[in-house]
Amino acid sequence: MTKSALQKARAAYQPKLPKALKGAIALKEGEATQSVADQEAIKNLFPNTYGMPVVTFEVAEEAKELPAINVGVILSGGQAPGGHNVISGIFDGLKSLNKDCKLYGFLGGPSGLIDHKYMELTAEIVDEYRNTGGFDIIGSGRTKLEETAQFDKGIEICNELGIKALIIIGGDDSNTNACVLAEYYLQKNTGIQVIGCPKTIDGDLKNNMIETSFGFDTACKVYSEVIGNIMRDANSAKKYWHFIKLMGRSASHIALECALQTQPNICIVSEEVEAKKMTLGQIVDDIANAVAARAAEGNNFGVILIPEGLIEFIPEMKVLIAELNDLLAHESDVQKALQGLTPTSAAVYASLPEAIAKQLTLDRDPHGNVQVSLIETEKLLIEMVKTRLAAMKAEGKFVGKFSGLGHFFGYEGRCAAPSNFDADYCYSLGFNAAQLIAAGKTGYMSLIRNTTAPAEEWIAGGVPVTMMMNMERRHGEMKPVIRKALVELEGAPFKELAKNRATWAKETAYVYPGPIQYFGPSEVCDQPTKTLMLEQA
Ligand code: FBP
Repeated sequence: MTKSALQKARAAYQPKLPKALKGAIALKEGEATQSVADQEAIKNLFPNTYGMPVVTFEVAEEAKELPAINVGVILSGGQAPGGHNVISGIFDGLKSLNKDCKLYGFLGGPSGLIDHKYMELTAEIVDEYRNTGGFDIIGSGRTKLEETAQFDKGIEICNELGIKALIIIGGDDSNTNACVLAEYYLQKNTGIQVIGCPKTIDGDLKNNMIETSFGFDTACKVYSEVIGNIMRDANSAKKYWHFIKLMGRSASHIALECALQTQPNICIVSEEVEAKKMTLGQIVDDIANAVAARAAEGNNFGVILIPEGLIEFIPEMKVLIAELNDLLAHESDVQKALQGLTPTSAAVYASLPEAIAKQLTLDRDPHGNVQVSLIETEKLLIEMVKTRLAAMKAEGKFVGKFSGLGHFFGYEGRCAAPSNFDADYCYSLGFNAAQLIAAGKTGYMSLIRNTTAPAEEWIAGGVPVTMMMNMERRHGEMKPVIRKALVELEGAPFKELAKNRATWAKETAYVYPGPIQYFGPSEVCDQPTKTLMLEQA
């Protein structure tokens, strides 16, 4: 494989570990825990893994000799920068316990466990992937592990390979399923432990314990670099309004973080749209007014950030999408399904540009939800703003020119070479997961805290997954799930945007972050996200 100069140099980077994970390790157990809500229901569903304590690793006097064990690892869901470093961290962590430990990778995501597709991850293989982006070392997939027949297939292959523990690297749903698996394996007395690792560029797997999911840092830095480049182009040519949609599924964390890094004229936050019950018409009016205000000062250009999930947070669209989800679940013929819409939703549907209306009826994801990454919200807004500005022009309320360009950034950032933060964080998460296994833990998520401090001072340990759960309605049934973290309107990152956005809308206050730096001064290379710094301040 031909490698770039950066790849070669980066391969030699030794990720930093917290002090507590560097030598002999002692385990400290905290108090018993509770789930974030619905305690009785979660306790009943997880009798063996509920209430376990948060654990912390500390520096110990002397290392214990541990028997060699075999461990399996699974990458689940969308790619996120740093996945390979979680795996190299697990590998090194296991070898630090006993050089005869073996690591198996299940291929193509959770389906690899069910279909018994795997490979042994040797030192030679792992070394090829250190500090690289992507999940291609073993591949990922979106198969959901949720049926006992699947769990039993897992037991078969674990027994065949002598695997004593599985590590599932995934988002909120995959970690929920990891916990269900841990509970089942305990109930059945299989002796197979299950540990989760918090992954997703979306940044929505976080709470009092998990400060951030891995990949969010790198992905936001990649998008912010490109947004900055577009801003500079806009400010040079002075003739386009750029409408940039950013990945992130439901949550607007990515759009918000990129806004804090680059200071665009407008950043829409879906959670605010929902809280204020804003209609599509109101959103369009707000944008058109901002465009007109800049035009009045001779600035016929600007940059707008749009979160991927926006459409689902606009009340009338939310109702329409929910109706479509239900109808399409039972009727594959789209035309027939559309006949089942309520009159209000049918009117909303009819008011949409044809292409967008069609996108709303495309195939659902495995959870039965519309795939927001396929809906061209940026184009919808450009069209509607253009129409609104034409009307304003006729009324003498808009004096400039409007030319909108649409962009969508998502896949560009998911496999970027991890930033120093993600390289260190992921390696630590993996190394730490191996220590949780050695400590006999199951139903835990690998936990690295204090992440705005230098890596040396990070706190390592584990949090019981049940502690993060509540009951939510899924497919018409109440299910235990890890509570998803949406943008909090009372949180410091949103408040920072709210404080500055009037100025950013009017002035050209762009910041150009430039590309991720892997070598150089710490203040350039090691900064965590603004979100993390504001939240942890
Ligand atoms: P995960 O939640 O699995 O980490 O995936 C995140 C994400 O990148 C979303 O931002 C996006 O909506 C979705 O995946 C796209 O899915 P796909 O990779 O299937 O196109």
